[in-house]
Amino acid sequence: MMKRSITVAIVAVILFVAPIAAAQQSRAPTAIIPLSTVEEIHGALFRAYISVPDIVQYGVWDDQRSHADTVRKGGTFKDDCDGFAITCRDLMLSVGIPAWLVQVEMPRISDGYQHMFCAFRDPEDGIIKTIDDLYPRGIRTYQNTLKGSMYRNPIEIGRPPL
Ligand SMILES: [Ca+2]
Repeated sequence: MMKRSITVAIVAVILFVAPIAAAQQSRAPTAIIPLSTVEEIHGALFRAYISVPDIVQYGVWDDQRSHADTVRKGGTFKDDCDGFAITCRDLMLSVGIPAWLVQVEMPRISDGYQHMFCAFRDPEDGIIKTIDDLYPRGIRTYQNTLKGSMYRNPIEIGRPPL
């Protein structure tokens, strides 16, 4: 009986624990990736980001945190629009690019539905632009982000004097 239990335990380790450990090892962030331009930050954010509602991941309706260190190490992160925007802002600020958060309403989706994206001043041309998890195709100017969009009543959070 004892011997059988040991065999079962060993088989369980081989079948379940070993593959999980191997998977975690292969996904473990290792190198610091270069993130000094807005293009590099944009690319790294969308490679790293997995959209998951806060209520599913954290058990609360709203959780706001940064995943900048994870992105710098080449890892992935799960969050929603605010975690994406906060991470974007922090990556920009850490390389000296003025960046802040913009909160908007999306009344066409649902009354009171809030969205957040990251705004920054592009050091290449001095134009205010945005990186937005709902717009993975590229970097837009702030003007084009709001123009003709479903975003209403923007509130800029932490915008530095430019
Ligand atoms: Ca969040």
